Amino acid sequence: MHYREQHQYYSLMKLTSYLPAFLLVLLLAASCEKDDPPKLPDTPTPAPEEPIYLPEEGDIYIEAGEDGSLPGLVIGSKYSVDYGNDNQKSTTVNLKKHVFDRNYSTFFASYDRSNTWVGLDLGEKHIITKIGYAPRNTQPGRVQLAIIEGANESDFSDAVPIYLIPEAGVEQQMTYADINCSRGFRYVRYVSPHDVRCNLAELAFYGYAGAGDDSRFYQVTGLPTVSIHVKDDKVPQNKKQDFDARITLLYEQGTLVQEWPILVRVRGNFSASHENKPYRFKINDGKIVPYIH
Ligand SMILES: [Ca+2]
Repeated sequence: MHYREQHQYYSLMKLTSYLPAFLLVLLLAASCEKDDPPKLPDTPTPAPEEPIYLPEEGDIYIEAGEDGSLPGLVIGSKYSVDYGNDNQKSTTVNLKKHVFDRNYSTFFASYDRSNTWVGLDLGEKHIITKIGYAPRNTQPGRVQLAIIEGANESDFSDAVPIYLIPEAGVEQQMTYADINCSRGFRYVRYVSPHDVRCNLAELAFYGYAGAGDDSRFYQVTGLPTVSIHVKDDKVPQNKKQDFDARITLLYEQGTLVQEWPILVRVRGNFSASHENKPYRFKINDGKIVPYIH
């Protein structure tokens, strides 16, 4: 992988929020202030339930494929681009659902050029064993360096990479890759490489239901993999502002994982004016630690 592209991935891709988790903590704290009803003796504690998907108007649900591909709710970047209409923002053509229609002539092209994605809400945790993809016709290079991620927060704040597409795809056919990650995920997605608008013709996930464990993760290269997700899917641009984020380190051939809340901000002077900006982050776990540049 080219260093700059690798650095770009390490620095700022796949950025999302864990605000909902924070709000949940607040809600729990608020609920504890109320007078709790007396507990009944010997009442068994109910098993925690998995979150249940509640359909909303306009949601698109993909059925399981004949080849065993997983069903799920289509999720991803909101707007597509209409190449046939002066590259206007669209909700009617080149849609997210078109990567799940098994038609190589249809594709998802996002309106924004970078930091866009498409994926599935699987409804419950799944161990992913294989993925498949096909590039848009005439654009096979646009899948190179795309990241496949799994998460259990709907905002992908806890996402980890499970695959990096290493080279250009092949038109008019699926390219498959085995996935070796033991953690189960409810949410899975394809994160577009920089500046290519996804332009993905087909995408498929394979696996089985289960929470799995943390014994095996995907390490992108021989170096430890660093994945950072910033609140609200933002890319920090302002030197004076800290952004809540989360960092995940995967190392020792994917057998070890560390996950931390962090604060991220742009650093530098002239270098901060570049498109690829330098960042610094501080581990935000309540303990005193130095900034890491
Ligand atoms: Ca398609």
